[in-house]
Amino acid sequence: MDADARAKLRVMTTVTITAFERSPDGGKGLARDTRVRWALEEVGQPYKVRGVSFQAMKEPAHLRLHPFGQIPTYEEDDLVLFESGSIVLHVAERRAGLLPSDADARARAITWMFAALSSVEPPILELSTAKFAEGSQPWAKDRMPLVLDRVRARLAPLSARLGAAEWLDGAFSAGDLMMISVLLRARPSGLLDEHSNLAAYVARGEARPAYQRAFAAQLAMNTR
Ligand code: GTB
Repeated sequence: MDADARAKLRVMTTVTITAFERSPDGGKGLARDTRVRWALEEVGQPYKVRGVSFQAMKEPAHLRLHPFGQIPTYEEDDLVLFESGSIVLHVAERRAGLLPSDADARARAITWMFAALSSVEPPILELSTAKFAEGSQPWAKDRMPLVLDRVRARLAPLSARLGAAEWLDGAFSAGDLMMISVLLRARPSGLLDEHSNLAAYVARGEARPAYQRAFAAQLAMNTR
């Protein structure tokens, strides 16, 4: 089978992802289905979305897809995946557009995906926890400067590495998609604006037509 026939077959494959039936953010695009939608839009893979309520997430039917009872999940024929990083990597590996063909450049793009998920996202998530889950604790105010500084400790070197470049390593890749998705969650804190190149980098990602389509689709689901 030639490459064109393979590409056509892939487009015909039915991909279904799950997302919050109603996201707590009301459609700001911060839930993790948005990064999966973005990846699917970048590679031109049509997909369906099944909305799941908080209750349904913890029921056996959904737990068969996701052991921790969360979104997003990904179904493609007999393949079921969970974890947004794994899903985006799968999409990027199977379809052209998100990973370079040069083996070393591909490995570096994947490295940036891991950096986003395991080095940059954790302190940003900790900031959300400190604000929203622990904000009313008597010690919350004293702890906040430490939490903010842990985010800064990732943003400053990331900003230095990005410098004046458009993307992290040459052409836009799944590494940028994941890094920008993670950084978006830090924007409400104002910390992103401490580095004008990072703020511009995130804005460049958001301006991509594929991101716009992904954002609009999740917004429509949360405002209907
Ligand atoms: N490591 C997993 C991944 O990357 O896929 C984490 C998945 C995850 O945390 N899923 C969340 C979930 O299902 C939704 S994205 N939570 C329900 C539960 O655990 O019961 C996290 C999220 C939720 C809400 C907002 N928001 O409203 O701003 C932002 C992000």
